[in-house]
Amino acid sequence: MRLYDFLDSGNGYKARLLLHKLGSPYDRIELDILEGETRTEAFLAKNPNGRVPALELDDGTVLPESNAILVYLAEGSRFLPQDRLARAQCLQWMFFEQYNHEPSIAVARYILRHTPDGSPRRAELPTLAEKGNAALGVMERHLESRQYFVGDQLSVADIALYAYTHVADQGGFDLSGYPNVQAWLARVASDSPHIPITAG
Ligand SMILES: N[C@@H](CCC(=O)N[C@@H](CS)C(=O)NCC(=O)O)C(=O)O
Repeated sequence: MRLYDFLDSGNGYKARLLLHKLGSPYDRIELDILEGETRTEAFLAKNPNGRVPALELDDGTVLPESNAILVYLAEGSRFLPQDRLARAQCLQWMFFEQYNHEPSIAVARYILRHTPDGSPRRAELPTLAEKGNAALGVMERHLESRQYFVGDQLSVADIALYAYTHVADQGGFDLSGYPNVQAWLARVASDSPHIPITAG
């Protein structure tokens, strides 16, 4: 398998982390999104949406979308429940991640890390902070009585939400007001094997 990726991307990290946990060999192709490398004709032929991550399977099929990649890779492993409702609950949290969490927390992080001081994009930060904190509040409440997002073990739902939550401080978010989220982050990081987002 071949993973088209960008090392600083939390979406890419989801796939990298699960591949590492599964011990699945793969080639990682780094595309610099800041230099438009996901928008070349060659890459658009693989993923017309021009974004990473995208997983190229051995038969040449290309699967984009980080959470779809997680579900594909996790099939038959401890990270994807067999139970029908539990599987749907994994999807529930992965859709939440894509609609309520990533568009605010990941985007705030991107703006702070990759746009210069004074960029007009910085005007988006207060709204992103409000929406991101709302998402963190939903997570905090869910984790009041739970160790993991679905059932009693780590799943693709946790991996999807961990990716940008554990670096939310880089988007200007203060996690000190979310003790359940902090405890859950430590729990996810202690599930072995683990790699940091900086590991390619
Ligand atoms: N919903 C997609 C989002 C992918 C995405 O936004 N990727 C960013 C990096 S995190 C990207 O490739 N940006 C480059 C571009 O838009 O040209 C997923 O979860 O994989």
